[in-house]
Amino acid sequence: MKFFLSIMIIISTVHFSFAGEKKLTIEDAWTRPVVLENRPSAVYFTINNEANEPDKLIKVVSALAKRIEMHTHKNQDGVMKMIQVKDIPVAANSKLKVEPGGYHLMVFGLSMKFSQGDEFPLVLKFANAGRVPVVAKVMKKAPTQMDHSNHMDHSKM
Ligand SMILES: [Cu+2]
Repeated sequence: MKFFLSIMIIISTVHFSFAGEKKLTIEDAWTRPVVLENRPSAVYFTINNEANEPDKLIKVVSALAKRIEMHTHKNQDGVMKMIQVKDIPVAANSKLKVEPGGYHLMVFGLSMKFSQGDEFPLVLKFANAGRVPVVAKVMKKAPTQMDHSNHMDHSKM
């Protein structure tokens, strides 16, 4: 029995390391309601990169949109301007907030309007983590940040 148990442990460990638990996840994805057709929309979320290497978001697609760009804001002579970027980098073992006033996704050519409570599915492509499907919830303002104090395993970092 003891032998059998240790075999089981080895198998599950191997399975774990090869199946590769997602080291990069997206939290609190949201977008604002779109009441006028053909108006661009913005999508926000938090990238949680638990991998030991940096990653970057390189492409975003959705079946419901013609084009999704990555943008950031830049202060130019006291004026905040929105500029397109090639990628959104996220450091190893860190979180990056894609939020109003900073990095965001800009969605063009939406095939539908969004009301509060709707869901907007999109696929984020990362250089290392690969494809990460995300469902952004349509809401009028940012979701309240989750209380992370109950993540006990962070204490070992
Ligand atoms: Cu923008």
